[in-house]
Amino acid sequence: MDHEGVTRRALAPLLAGAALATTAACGPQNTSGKQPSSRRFPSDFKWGAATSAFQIEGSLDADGRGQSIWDVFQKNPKNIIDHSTADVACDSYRRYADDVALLAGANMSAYRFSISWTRILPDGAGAVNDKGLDYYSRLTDALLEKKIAPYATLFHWDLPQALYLKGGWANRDTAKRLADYSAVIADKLGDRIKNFIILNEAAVHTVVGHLLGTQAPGLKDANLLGPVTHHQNLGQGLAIQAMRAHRKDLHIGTTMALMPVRSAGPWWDLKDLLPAKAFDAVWNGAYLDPLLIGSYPFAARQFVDSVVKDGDMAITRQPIDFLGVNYYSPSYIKFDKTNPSYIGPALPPKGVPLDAFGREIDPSGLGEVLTRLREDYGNPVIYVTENGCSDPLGTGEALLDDPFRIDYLRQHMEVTKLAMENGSPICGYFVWSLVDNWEWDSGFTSKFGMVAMNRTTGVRATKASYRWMAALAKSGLLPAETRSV
Ligand code: GCO
Repeated sequence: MDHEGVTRRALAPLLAGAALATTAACGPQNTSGKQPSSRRFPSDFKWGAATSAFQIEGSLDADGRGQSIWDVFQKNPKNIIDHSTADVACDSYRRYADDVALLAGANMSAYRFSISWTRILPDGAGAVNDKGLDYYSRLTDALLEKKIAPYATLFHWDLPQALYLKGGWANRDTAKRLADYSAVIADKLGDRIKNFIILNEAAVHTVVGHLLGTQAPGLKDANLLGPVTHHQNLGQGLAIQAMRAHRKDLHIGTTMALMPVRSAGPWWDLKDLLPAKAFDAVWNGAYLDPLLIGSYPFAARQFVDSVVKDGDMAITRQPIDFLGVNYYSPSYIKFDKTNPSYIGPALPPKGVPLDAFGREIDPSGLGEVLTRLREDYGNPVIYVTENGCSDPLGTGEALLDDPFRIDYLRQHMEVTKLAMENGSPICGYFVWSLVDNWEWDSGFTSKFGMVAMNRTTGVRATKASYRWMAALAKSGLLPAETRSV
């Protein structure tokens, strides 16, 4: 974690808590290299791609859409590496039919997209904007026509600016506003969209948006850790209740950025192990436990206790139909005495393969996450709702021949299949992402798509990974080797 705004007083209790915590941070497990006994996925397994509204839609002022915190954040060029904006992004608000055709061409049976809160409720609450709803209605119909199941995320970080001005997630009222918005969606779109994901990666939104400040809303204040964490959990619980009250036939889940947190030091070295456990509580446990167990990990209580009210934990703990797992890489943590939290990011071990973000490519980390869900959290139904890798960072052309991406996906799918054989009920896998898009504070410097996009013309061009996925989704048979397609 960064230094600024993170007070030692606010974060030091984490370490004390971590020392007592019984849930171990995941240590590396030697699952790499193990192969599933069969490479054939079940015939009803969902193969999909994932996107989010702000990263692809563009048309930010169209049809009455209101401003979100990302509209404001991106206006300051200092916040975005390449000084770009998402004003046009992939132009998917106008070109959604192209996206649907691409999904169909890749034999996808599911599409995970997110709904922009401010297209539906421009001020975050109050009157519904029918034109915004119409867009998602058209997109849904186009998907259903191609027999592609829509999986809609309700909150993918683009909080209405009007709610932010009233305190954002630090304000308990925002939890209720999320529930109201979710009820509108259930009411207006629940006749055709049956699968909903309430939150996307709440941990990232909390830590990167409110403590590190490199994503919207760009705050650096450790005192927000408790309120922002808890109010998202509370809002998620209220939203699930509200949606179920409106319709009984919905499959409702949520998506988390689950990461094995590894101590940078040897296993017996408590100095690094304690901050690793503390970070595990902030990043993983503070979202898993309230939803699936109905409490906070001991190490997180010092932060949330002042905002948790009687009855809250019964609301955060809701039965879910599935848990979405986003996985990219493990994280490494070391003791850092210069950091007020004592939590310091560490580098992965020397010599490990790295992706374009400098993150370790380690499919066994996905195996660890899935094992943990099986053993410690009641083995929920799972979708892998994001997994993928970027081209080397830069502003150059996309690589249409992308064997590195095929290799990355194939290895993570092997681990997914192995987990299924070990008893994890995994129902689907979504590649991040369909099209190269606007990667938040990294702007257009990263390219995660199976499809490239010409930013001047908006025209899409498929990559080798797209054709590889199309073959996989059609046959259900995971190839043993990466070959150019
Ligand atoms: C996420 C983000 C995506 C990113 C992706 C690649 O959920 O992590 O939703 O928006 O683009 O993770 O970094």
